[in-house]
Amino acid sequence: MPTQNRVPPGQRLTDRFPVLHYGQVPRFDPATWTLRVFGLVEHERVFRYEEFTALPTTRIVADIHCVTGWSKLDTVWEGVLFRDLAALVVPKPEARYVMFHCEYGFTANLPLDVVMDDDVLLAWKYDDKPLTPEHGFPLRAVVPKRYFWKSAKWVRGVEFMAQDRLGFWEQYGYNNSADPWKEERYA
Ligand SMILES: Nc1nc2c(c(=O)[nH]1)N[C@H]1C(S)=C(S)[C@@H](COP(=O)(O)O)O[C@H]1N2
Ligand SMILES: [Mo]
Repeated sequence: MPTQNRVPPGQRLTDRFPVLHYGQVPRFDPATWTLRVFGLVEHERVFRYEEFTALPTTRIVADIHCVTGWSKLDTVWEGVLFRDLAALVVPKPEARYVMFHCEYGFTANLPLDVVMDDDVLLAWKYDDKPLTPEHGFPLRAVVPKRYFWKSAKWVRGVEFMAQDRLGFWEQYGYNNSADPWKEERYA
């Protein structure tokens, strides 16, 4: 696709892939790693890594936008569509928000309707190769329609909630909605 009209206000394009996060890159131990899906769902689940990566996958091509000002077009991700995961656990009617829980206590919150979009993944591949540790291996969220801080790396839990709660960067003053096209950078 042409790059025209694909760069939100205040953003500039990069071909690099910057690494940004608070704290350390966690180590991955496949023997002990689990993904816990819990909260307001009919069927809580705990997946081991081989179980999760055996689920049907979706590959998306998406533009990503970091609040620090860089945007990257046509990034390629593969993993489980959030919608497919939700179909397995069946959110209760009162579930309206989700929280991604990550290594070292990092969190990111989103409305359920945002993560049910057809481009939201829990991904373990970038550019058709396994994610690198600093980009979130073994598992990260990819939420292209929101600033990239909502795309939580090293996800270990997905919580379905009735009420919204602020995640890590949201508590530090980032905008809770985080739509790059509306330049919702800070609260
Ligand atoms: N677990 C975790 N995920 C995180 C962060 C973090 O500090 N911890 N930072 C977020 C921020 S601010 C950004 S911009 C993106 C950067 O992802 P990248 O390093 O793959 O470019 O990760 C997001 N996911
Ligand atoms: Mo960020």
